[in-house]
Amino acid sequence: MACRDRGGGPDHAEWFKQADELGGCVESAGQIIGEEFDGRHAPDRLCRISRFAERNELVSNAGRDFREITSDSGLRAATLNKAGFGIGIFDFDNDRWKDIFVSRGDVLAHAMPGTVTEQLNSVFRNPGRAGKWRALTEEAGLDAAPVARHRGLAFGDLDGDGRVDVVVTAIGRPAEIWMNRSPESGHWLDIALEGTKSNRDGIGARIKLDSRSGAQYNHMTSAVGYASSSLGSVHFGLGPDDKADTIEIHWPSGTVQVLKDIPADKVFTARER
Ligand SMILES: [Ca+2]
Ligand SMILES: [Ca+2]
Repeated sequence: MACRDRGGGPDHAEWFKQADELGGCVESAGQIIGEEFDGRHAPDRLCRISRFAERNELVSNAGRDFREITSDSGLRAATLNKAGFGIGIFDFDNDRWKDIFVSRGDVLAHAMPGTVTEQLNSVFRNPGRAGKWRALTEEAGLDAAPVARHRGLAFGDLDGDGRVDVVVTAIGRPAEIWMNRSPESGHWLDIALEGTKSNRDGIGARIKLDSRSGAQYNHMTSAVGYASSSLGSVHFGLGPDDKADTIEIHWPSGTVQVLKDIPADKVFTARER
């Protein structure tokens, strides 16, 4: 897991720098994950959660300056007064737009005035280029488990149906396994990396995938929530596209490997050459 503690107030440039260096995960009083939400080969947005009852925070990287877009994106209203402990950014419905899952529960055992320590988890659907982020807590069925002080979480396609599933731990409660049953899910492709010159799992590799609908970017990391590590393959939601035209893998060793015409809806193993 690659998280780095940092203190002090908001330094968005430093957040992005650390997220980029670490393959997408920085930790402070809450947790920050940098991800490519809209198709550039560096974290273009950062989502920060807090372990106390605050809002989540979304920051946009325009290349040379930074803009907090929490309110404009709708995330402020969706997360106000809710604590979070772990965060994962995956395209859960395979529509080509990465969504957010947050394990919830206050860091404190005893409620402070105006706070609730035990909470339901939340998933936030990426609205794409227009619209507001929305919390899908009940709509996603996450109220089927009792409120708890949720902590670590990990992601992986547990049943091989192409929809990323979630495991969440909670203090004093059994672990929760959330099987993803998103209806009308799009095509997908998981890329499992085998490093030869690079590290065995290809951690740190950056991948550009081109398909009919355009380019997408992702990177290999197992880093997600507190004390957690996810299954090691790189997930792409492809929407209506049934194949990847080109996959460009930038391995940590410096090797750039290009693959052509890879059919969707399977786990594709890429061995470093
Ligand atoms: Ca999505
Ligand atoms: Ca699944």
